[in-house]
Amino acid sequence: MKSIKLSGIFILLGVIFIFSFGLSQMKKTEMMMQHKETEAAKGKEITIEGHIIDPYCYITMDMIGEKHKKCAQMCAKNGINLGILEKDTNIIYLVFPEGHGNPNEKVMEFIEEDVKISGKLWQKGSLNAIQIEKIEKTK
Ligand SMILES: [Cu+2]
Repeated sequence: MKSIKLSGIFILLGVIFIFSFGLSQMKKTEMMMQHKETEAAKGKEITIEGHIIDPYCYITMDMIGEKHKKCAQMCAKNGINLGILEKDTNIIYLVFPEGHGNPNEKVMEFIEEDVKISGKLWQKGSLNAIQIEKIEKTK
């Protein structure tokens, strides 16, 4: 009699455990989905300040600034997609074209310059990109 009561309690505990585990998993999935939705911008209008970089030389060799201008121009002509290194956050945004054009077209004359850019922000996974609508030098 005692062992029947005891096993009944264990079964009940097991059911409670499985139920609460399931609930916490559902909450977790829900939270992750909400997080993703707020994180991934799809064409949101933003304005950022930063520096036009050649992401290849910047990431692999830390090359940035006036002394790297010629190299960055060459990299861009050879097909490296230029980017913007945001001033306060160090986030790198790739420059995206409108349609399927050359992404570097609007930033060639601003290579290794400090700029202010307005445009559309695109995010997916860990990648940030911006379609430039307006760009001007800040220095
Ligand atoms: Cu370079």
